[in-house]
Amino acid sequence: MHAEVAIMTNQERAEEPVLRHDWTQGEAEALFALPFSELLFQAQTIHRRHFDPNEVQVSSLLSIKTGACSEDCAYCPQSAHYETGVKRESLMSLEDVLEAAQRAREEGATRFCMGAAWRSPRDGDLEAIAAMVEGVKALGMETCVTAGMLSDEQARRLKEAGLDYYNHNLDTSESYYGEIITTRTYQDRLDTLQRVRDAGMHVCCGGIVGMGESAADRAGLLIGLANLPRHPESVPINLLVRVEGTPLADTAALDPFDFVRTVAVARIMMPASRVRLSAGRSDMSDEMQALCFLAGANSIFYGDRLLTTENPQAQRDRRLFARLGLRMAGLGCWVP
Ligand code: SAM
Ligand code: DTB
Ligand code: SF4
Repeated sequence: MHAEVAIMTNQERAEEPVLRHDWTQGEAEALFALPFSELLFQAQTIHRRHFDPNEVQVSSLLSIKTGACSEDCAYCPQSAHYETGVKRESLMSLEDVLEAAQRAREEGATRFCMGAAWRSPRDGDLEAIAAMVEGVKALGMETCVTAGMLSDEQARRLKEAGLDYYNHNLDTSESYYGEIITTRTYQDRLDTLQRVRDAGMHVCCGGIVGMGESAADRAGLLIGLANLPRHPESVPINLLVRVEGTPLADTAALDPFDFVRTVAVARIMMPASRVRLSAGRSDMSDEMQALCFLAGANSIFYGDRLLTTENPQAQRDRRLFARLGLRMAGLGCWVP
C-alpha cells in the first residue's frame, strides 16, 4: 500500500486543485492503487471544476507521409525496421491534404492533425507542411502537426505559419523508454518539446500504454508529462494497437480497467489539460469508452482511420455520443 495519497476528505475535494509540477513516483503510484470507484470519483470531481463534463473535443488525423521511417519505435507499423505491410507513400500534395481537411470539417472535426513518419523533417519538407498549415487554418480549423524532432528554426517556422499544436509524445516512462526505442533518446524528446514551447505553440504530448510496461511505468509516464515546465494542453493516451510484424505484436492485452485508471490519473495530475482517448478505441467496447469519459477523457480522434490503422467509424462515434448525451466541442450539438 502507498501511504502518500489517502482517500480525499470532503474539505480537500472542495479545494481548488493547483497545477502541480512536483509529482512524486509514490504519489502517482498511490493514485493508481486507489479503489477504482474512489479514483474515478476524484477524477470526475476535478474534471468538473475545469470542463463541461458532457463536451468532447474531436480531432481528425491524416497521415501526410507514410512508412519507411528510420526510427525503431517497437510499437510502430511505419518503422522501416519491421515488415508490417504498410505501403510507403511520399509527402501528399497540398490539394489532397486540403480536400481531406474539408471532409473532416464536414464530419464535425474542429482540429486537423497531420502526421508524418519522419525522425525529423527536412527543411524543404517543412516548407510544404507550413503551406498545409496555412491552408487548413484558412478552412477555419485548428491545426496540429506531428513530424518528429524539430530544430529551433523549424519550430519558429511552423509557429509563423499559424500552427496551433505540435504533437510529440514521451511515449512511456523514462526507465522503460530504452525497451521501446533505441534510435533517439528521451532527452531528445524533451528538447523538441522545449523548442515547441519556446516558439509559442501549444503542446500535444502523451504516450502509449499496453506495451508490457508496469503500473510504475504508467505512473512514470504521467509524472514525465505533469512535471514538464508547463502541462501539455493536449495529452493523448494511446492504447497500443498491436500491429503484426512489430516487436510488440504479441504483447499481452492490458486490463481495460488499468487503461481507465491511466486516464483518471492523467486527469487528476493535469486537471486543466484535454486528455485524449487516442489510438486503440477500435479494440474498446462502448462501455469502456464511457468509463474513460467518466474518468476525465474529453477528446478523441474522430474519423475512420488513425494514421495507418483503423479507428471506429464516424457514424459509430456519433451514435455513442448520442447514447451518452455527449456533445462535440465547438458545435453545440451532435452531428446528426
Ligand atoms: N514520427 C513522428 C513521431 O514519432 O513523433 C510522428 C508520427 S508517430 C506515428 C506519432 C505517435 O503515434 C507516436 O509517438 C506514438 O505515440 C503513436 N503510435 C504509433 N504507433 C502506435 C501504435 N501502434 N499504437 C498506439 N500508438 C501508436
Ligand atoms: C498520438 O498520440 N496518437 C496518434 C497521433 N498522436 C499522431 C497516432 C496513433 C497512431 C496509431 C497507429 C497508426 O495508425 O499507424
Ligand atoms: Fe517513425 Fe514516428 Fe513511427 Fe517512431 S513513431 S517509427 S518516429 S513514424
